[in-house]
Amino acid sequence: MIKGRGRHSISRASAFSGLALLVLLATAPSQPGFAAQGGQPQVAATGALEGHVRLAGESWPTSTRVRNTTDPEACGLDHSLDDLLVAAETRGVQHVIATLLDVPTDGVPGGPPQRLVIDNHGCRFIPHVAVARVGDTIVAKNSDSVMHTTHYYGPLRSNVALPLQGMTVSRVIEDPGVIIVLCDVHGWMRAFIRVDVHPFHVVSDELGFLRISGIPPGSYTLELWHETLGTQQVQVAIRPNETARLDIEYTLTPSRP
Ligand SMILES: [Cu+2]
Repeated sequence: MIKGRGRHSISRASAFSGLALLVLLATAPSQPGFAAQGGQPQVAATGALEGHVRLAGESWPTSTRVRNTTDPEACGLDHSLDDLLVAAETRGVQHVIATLLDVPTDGVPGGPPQRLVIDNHGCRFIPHVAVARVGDTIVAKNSDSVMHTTHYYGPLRSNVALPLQGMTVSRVIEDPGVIIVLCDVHGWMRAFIRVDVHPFHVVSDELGFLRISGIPPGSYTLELWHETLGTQQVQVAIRPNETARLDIEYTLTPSRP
């Protein structure tokens, strides 16, 4: 079930929940970059962070699968919700959003707005998890031969109907938070888009790795969010021309009867 608004508003029945453990390991040289200060772009020494998100333990549940009776000729007979994707060789967790909180206003770089395409493809939203900035444009696209809706909940509230293959509809994001995307036709379709005013956020890759660069030096709270494992926070120090390295671990807890 999904209700409420904002990045802390996601509530979902799940067979498991997360317990956080995060260790700051080391720092290493990084590259300087550009930063905006006082409204004027200036060359400034920045830092970076690299992390690996993994799941503790020897085994874990697979993603939830659902049977399908809607448009089966185009959508198939079952789908994975991709609500827990773990790389067997590294226990790395995909689709974890890492975000720096409390970034000072004068540490936020400028840059032109970006376009994020949410493709209705194979009766799934691609990408399943993404990040964007306030001012960016989300482009809902239908690559399928059946009708989809791209229904945004949270800081962007809009229901986009895409009855025709190849159709696109754009919406500008005006507020931060977590946008939940559902399709009114196919109940298994879902996506999550974290929106911040700054670019210091990223989604972990298929092996659980993440990297954020160009960060103004300082002390930050790094927030990790996963749709079923939950949210955890850790303090991280970013130093000029260095890369902070993090190991982030989620631990499954048994579901309650
Ligand atoms: Cu759909």
